[in-house]
Amino acid sequence: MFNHENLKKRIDLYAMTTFGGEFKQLLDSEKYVVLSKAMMENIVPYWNDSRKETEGMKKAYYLSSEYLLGRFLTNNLIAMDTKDDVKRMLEEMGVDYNEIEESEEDPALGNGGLGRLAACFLDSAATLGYPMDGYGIRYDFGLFKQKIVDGEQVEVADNWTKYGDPWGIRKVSEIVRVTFKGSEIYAVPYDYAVIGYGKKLINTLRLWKAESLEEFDFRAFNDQKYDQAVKAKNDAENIAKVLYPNDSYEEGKKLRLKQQYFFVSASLQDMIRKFKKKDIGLEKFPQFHSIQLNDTHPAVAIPELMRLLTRKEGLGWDEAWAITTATFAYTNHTLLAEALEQWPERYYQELIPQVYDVITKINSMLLEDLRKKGIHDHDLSRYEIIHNGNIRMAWMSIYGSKSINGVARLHTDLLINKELNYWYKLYPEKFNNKTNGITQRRWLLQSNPELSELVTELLGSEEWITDLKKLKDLGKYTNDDEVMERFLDIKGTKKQQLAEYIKQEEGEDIDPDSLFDIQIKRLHEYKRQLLNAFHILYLYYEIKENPEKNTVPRTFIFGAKAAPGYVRAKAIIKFINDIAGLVKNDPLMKGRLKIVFVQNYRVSYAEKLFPAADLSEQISTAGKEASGTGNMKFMLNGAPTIGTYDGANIEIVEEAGEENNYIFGLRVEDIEEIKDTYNPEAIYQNNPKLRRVMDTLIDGTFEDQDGAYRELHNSLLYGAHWHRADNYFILKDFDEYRKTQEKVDIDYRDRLGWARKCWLNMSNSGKFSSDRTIEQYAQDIWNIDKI
Ligand code: 26Q
Repeated sequence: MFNHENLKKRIDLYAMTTFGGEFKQLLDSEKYVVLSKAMMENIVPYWNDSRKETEGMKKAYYLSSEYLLGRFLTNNLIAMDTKDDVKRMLEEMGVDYNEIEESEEDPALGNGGLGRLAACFLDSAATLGYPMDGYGIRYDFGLFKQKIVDGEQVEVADNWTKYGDPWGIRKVSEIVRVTFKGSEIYAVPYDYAVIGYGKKLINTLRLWKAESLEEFDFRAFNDQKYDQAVKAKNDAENIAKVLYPNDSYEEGKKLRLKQQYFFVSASLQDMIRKFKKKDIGLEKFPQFHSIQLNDTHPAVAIPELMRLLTRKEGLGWDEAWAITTATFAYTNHTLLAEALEQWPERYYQELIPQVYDVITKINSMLLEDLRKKGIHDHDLSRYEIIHNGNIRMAWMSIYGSKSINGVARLHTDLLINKELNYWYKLYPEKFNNKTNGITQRRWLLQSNPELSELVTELLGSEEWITDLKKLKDLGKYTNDDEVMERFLDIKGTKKQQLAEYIKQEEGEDIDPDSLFDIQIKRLHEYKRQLLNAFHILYLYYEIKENPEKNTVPRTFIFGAKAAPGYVRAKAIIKFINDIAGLVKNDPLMKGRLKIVFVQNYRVSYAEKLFPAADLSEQISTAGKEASGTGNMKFMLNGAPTIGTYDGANIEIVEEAGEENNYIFGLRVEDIEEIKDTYNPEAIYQNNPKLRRVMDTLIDGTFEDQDGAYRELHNSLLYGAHWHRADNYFILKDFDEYRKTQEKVDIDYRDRLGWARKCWLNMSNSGKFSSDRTIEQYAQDIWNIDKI
């Protein structure tokens, strides 16, 4: 029960003991820490109850090098059903909750979709009552913060615990040791409560911090070798220092491999230690543990479990292998060849030789298995885990797991029929699809309370919060103009709120009455932000040529971080900002076109952007986006998709109706057909409007400071040593995209007609709840029960 006086007392106490002052006088970020700490006292008893309740049950364990959690405070207050009470209490004290809320730093311990998916899954499992704990790394620095300076991305360190970490509980009593060649370090667990909505179950996210066994080398210090005195400490702490900001391209950094082994070894040791206390016998390990590998980043878990079982616990190899392959399941998140993790053998030999040794044995066993299955010697090499001096982590994951899943139907079909077909032929029973989902608790209830209220009112119940399929019943209001007007009003409110936030953060004025056309996701060539940019320039020149032309006023909003070493991605950011400047400085564009590139796109910004969108840009090259999950967040908030037949877009329009969305462009089959004879230069020569737009990269329209624009232009027309010309078929898809955008322009004018499309998207989004996804994992892969 919520106890006002009690909470107030605790707040005063923490304010005093932590920050040495009165609550009201503290900085907002200090108030945030105090309030959160005080809330923890309500949470911990439930958390302990949950531990007892799930004792003895089979559990799922999610191993992920990333968790893109977003802010804790509001999420936890909503889950505990105390948000309104706390807000009111603060009001009585003359303190503004929203300011405290906004002062929380996003814990950005992930890059993008894969990390956010892990966070949505944690929320769903706890809400549904499935015992599932997460394991990961407590990076000191999360994903860099992005500033845009003179149109360019500038990276700033993300010290997310600067004001404290009130939600993390440091469990010194459960420290484990992780061994690298020549050194041993501590893995210190920090536990975070994952509160299921309605607090039926609280699971645990355990993030490991790396610390040194030796604080300080006194001998070196006394010899005045100060650097050396702290070297061991620094080396150890560096392991969990920073999240790598790459989300596709494999850079092959030794420290990254150390990170992976560090958290995987600690997590497995933790599980084994706890299990051994139960005295059940390790052969039963798979009856109590199902471990999901979030991509190959934690795949070193396979040889590490083998090592722990055979060398530490004394099991035989075959018995250990049976346990291992009954325990692990692997999720693949990408088809991009360059994103498949491979590590040079020598890294393993140098850093973790004890694991390398196990991998060579696994590889020999695989080859023996294959021979037994009648695979010819000359066909063996493509299956090898160790190949040409590299260790192929995806191959290890496939061989060592009971299940391999893709993240959307198309993606899984491509894995089965194309990329991994030769593996599929060996183990067809292992392959399955689990289309991604998102949690409606964060992406509607929390981020769009206005729409949530309307939904609850019309449905006459809050059931949709834990059963999103209920939204289907809203379909009957599609032709109710009164409801549509209220829906439009809410969209207007969210657009107004976003406009105010953008004014505050970016200093830009945007018109809430214009069409908000939004593309927010990591910056990648395959996601084709450049196609969007070309279309905007096309519109610009159209309006210049025909100023009387009637177009719907549009605001194009972008949000995207580029990997710091990804030169082309950074050039695209600059290009978009140059276009924004060109349009802004042209009086003719006033009230017609506006472009904003928001800085530091992150979970908390996303929560403001999705609800305010009129159009969702999902325009990746067909076959490249494994699923996408932003597409689902737009849909849930009632924005139609303009997009390609790719990833989960296909399933989205299948649910909501193609007539309520804007599908265009090449499909996977089309690309397959044209790719070997594709000639983008011919398109360029024959399409003067496209040519003019493209040529702004090289004709002096914009200043090309370092030749990056010229390089982009070349990449489209001539390719580069690592890829053919226009690798992502931007030129080929341009015309259809433009025409489809024209349809949007026409359709948007019919306000109520547009509202109906939006409504049908929202009411048919039930499939895309991560609750559905987690149910499928739990039943088909993990075999676990609810409490
Ligand atoms: C690997 C090795 C070294 C350094 C970095 C990495 C690395 C890190 C992050 C590689 C990939 C990622 C993240 C990938 C990712 O976010 N993929 C997205 O996953 C989503 C959830 O399944 C899908 O919806 C997206 O389609 C997919 O792009």
